[in-house]
Amino acid sequence: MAVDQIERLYESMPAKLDAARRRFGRALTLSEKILVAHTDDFDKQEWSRGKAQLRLRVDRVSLQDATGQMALLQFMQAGKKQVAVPSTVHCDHLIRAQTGAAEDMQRAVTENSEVYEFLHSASKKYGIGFWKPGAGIIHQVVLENYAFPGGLMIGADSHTPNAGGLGMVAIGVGGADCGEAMAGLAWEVLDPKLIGVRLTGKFTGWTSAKDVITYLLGLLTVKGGTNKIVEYFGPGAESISATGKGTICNMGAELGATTSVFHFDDRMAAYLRATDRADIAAAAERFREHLVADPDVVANPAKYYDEVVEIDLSELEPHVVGPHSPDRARPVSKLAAEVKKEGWPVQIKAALIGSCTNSSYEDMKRAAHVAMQALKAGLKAKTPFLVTPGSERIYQTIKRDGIMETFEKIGGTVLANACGPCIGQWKRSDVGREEANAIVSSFNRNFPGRNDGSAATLSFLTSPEIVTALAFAGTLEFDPVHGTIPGPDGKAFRFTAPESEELPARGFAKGEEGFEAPASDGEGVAVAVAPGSERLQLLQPFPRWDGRDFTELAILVKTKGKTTTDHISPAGAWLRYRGHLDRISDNMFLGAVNAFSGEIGKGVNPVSGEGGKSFTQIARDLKARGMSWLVIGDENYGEGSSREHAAMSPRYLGCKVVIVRSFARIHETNLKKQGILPLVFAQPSDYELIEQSDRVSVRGLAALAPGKPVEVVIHKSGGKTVTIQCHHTLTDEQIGWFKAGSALNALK
Ligand code: MIC
Ligand code: SF4
Repeated sequence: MAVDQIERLYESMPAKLDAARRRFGRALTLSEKILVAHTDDFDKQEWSRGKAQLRLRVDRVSLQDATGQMALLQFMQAGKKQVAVPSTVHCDHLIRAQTGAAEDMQRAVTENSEVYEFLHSASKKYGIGFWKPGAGIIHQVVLENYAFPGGLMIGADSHTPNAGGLGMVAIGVGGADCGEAMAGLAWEVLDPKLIGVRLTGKFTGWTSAKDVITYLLGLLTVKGGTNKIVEYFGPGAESISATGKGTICNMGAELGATTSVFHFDDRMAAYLRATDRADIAAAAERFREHLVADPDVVANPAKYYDEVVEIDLSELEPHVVGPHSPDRARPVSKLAAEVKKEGWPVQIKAALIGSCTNSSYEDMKRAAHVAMQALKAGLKAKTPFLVTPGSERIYQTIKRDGIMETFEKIGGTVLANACGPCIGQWKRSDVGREEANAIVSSFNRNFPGRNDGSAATLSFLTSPEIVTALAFAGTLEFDPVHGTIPGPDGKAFRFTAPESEELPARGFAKGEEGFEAPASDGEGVAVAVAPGSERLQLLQPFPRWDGRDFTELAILVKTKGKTTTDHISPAGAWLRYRGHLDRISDNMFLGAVNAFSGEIGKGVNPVSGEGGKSFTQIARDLKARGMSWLVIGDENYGEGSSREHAAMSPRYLGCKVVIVRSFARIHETNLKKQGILPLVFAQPSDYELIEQSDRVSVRGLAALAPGKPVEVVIHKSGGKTVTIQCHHTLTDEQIGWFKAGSALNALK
């Protein structure tokens, strides 16, 4: 966005914020300021945290190549000539990590040419900036080029909140949300509750930004942030670099938070200047008071935030989280004991640094500082060491400054500037598929199967510097802060705490930027979708609701425990079909744990009684018989990614209702958008009532109304029925989506 547009936003803020202070009768937090400044119609807007639906005007939309395909296919259905807000597409998710950057890139360009051509031509036609494969990972590129203090952005990726490191409210959403905002509609979100995190002190020794969020995950858990914004402030915040703030906000997605944001400060201004945006830094400095919370908020946080957490950075220990969930946290000093107690494999099979979460210059330099110490002592890395730079700019800079060379000297492999091993796109040959093994990374997610596609891999997350030190120990029993490892001379070797600079002293180096601006007139550009393609399929609208209650639906699956979108619609090899609804639906629920049998990805056909079938096979059979079905889910159902395939595949194969103990925010909205009814058990224990052979009816749908519970009848096999109550969070407008069959149908 050009600086004059940003200035216009800033100039509009004082009057809007005054109006809000008058209306609320109090001072404002930063999150509220940004939301208020972006309301579609302030006079009509209702405000009530956790209750009201906010209608907002976003400044930007960002898309990546995996979820972006559906976002664009849906946008195209709206029939617009141009996008209504600045938007970009980033090619990062589809690049497989196999042998190193150069070859992996080549392979990706060939393998994915059809998809890239589609994204490229659609971007060109509709006025969207296009970042080619190799340019970098969406969140890093957005931080370097587009994020700005006080802005509001949505992105079809759950880690969009990364931009909170520059004081932006940036929210991860499904592709349909993006498609609609690009078509010029106001964007809706539940008025979030606010968690204030007051930081004091400053990092010492090994502790870094990653530890703030891994610690917080242990405290608040993966559902602790649902429908909340986490706002960071306090003297400690000012001691953290903008990119460190980005790491904290990025991984706020793991809390399930709507987003996370830091108050504007000098560290952000410094980063803006280092990334060639001195004009934006100066504008933000001029409007500083509007880009931070009001003074009374900072002085009396408990009056303004729904929850307040205090963290003293000086006391914080480095943390490690995992396996299988990012909230399984403990200080690194306690890891060895737990590994032993749990019987986890102690040997580390791979160490990975980088990704969209932790690949700043500062991160890389701290990791290199650790590696240098080991090299000087004559130590060799005991595990493969893989480096994923977040962007071409980072890659070129660390290459110029000798950091890359250090990584290469320890035997590291530099992968493409892409998601690769973070999204199951890592082709490993060192362990068998079912072989239990441990890996450590500085990424943000560690759900089963997430990195190499194997659920037997136990993935632990921690800061890049701890990952690097662990690579030299090769064992989870090593505590780099307090422990020693044997040196080549047999004497004990102890690392000293890593050191770094926050920004490169010589500025960022530039390589091939990889950006392509859209055509000035897209009218004549044709969008490339090859007929008969196995990777792209134009969408057919879903059928409208027929006006009747749902009667005796069969249960396709009752999931037990963690059911992330990686369980519902796995990525990895399936990323290939993200633009082809029918093909990708073959992955539906492949990772889900069947509550009736404990099997993974398989169940019993409720009509034929045949067992051992994949859920897709069963669903396709039911669909062929003209039957609809429902899903029963556990807590925080749909946690994780924003991929709307986790809602579209069920919808496409005949799902009408999903009833759970609780939902994760993005997925619940995705279900609504695609015309599926998301219900929550009023009594969470009713989940236990559901048996495999039950049929389920949903009554009174014609009278569906906001806030009104829905009656659900469970038909037992003996003829007995049990009636229970379920809640929903549909607004009037969303009920309209349900009736129309999808939000997109409602729009047309
Ligand atoms: C992720 O980190 O899970 C992803 C892959 O980036 C997803 C998006 C996707 O599934 O394409 C996300 O976070 O939304
Ligand atoms: Fe890519 Fe991983 Fe970041 Fe998602 S979390 S955007 S897959 S690097």
